[in-house]
Amino acid sequence: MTEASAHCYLIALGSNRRVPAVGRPRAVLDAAVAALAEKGWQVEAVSRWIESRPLGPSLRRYANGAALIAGDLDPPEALESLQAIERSFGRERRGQRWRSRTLDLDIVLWSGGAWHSADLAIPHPAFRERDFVLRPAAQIAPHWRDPVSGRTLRQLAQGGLPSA
Ligand code: PH2
Ligand code: MG
Ligand code: MG
Repeated sequence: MTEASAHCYLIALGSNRRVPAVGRPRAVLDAAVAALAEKGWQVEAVSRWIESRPLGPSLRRYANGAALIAGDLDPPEALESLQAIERSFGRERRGQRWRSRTLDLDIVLWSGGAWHSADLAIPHPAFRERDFVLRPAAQIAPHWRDPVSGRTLRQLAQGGLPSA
């Protein structure tokens, strides 16, 4: 039996550019999940991949999904671990915001609740408005409650305003 991990994260995965050694965006997301496990994350659940229209200036369609990962890294360390995986898939951070990307790994929710530092905000500030995050997230963690709105991922994915 293994010790329980200190932290659990819900992450959003996205890709809209192929990676030469890996393939098209869906294959990139598959390979990213394998990379998470290789880095020592316990991958607890993975959603199905969906295809989504790009939000923002990029013209290429995205493959998107969500995963639940557990480990002992705290949020700043977790961010560094995810960014190292993004870099290993050829992700560049120079240039235009929201340019097309080989791999995006965003922390959406954390078992510890909220976190705010200069380069990291949890919950992800925009996740409630993004169907391409909410739909896969609600598939794997429907009962996880957003600490800010108090709504579960299933409720957020179903949309609409909370009843008064
Ligand atoms: N990510 C963005 C900007 N726009 N659009 C889609 N469909 N999917 C994404 O993951 C996405 C996006 C910035 O991270
Ligand atoms: Mg993103
Ligand atoms: Mg990102």
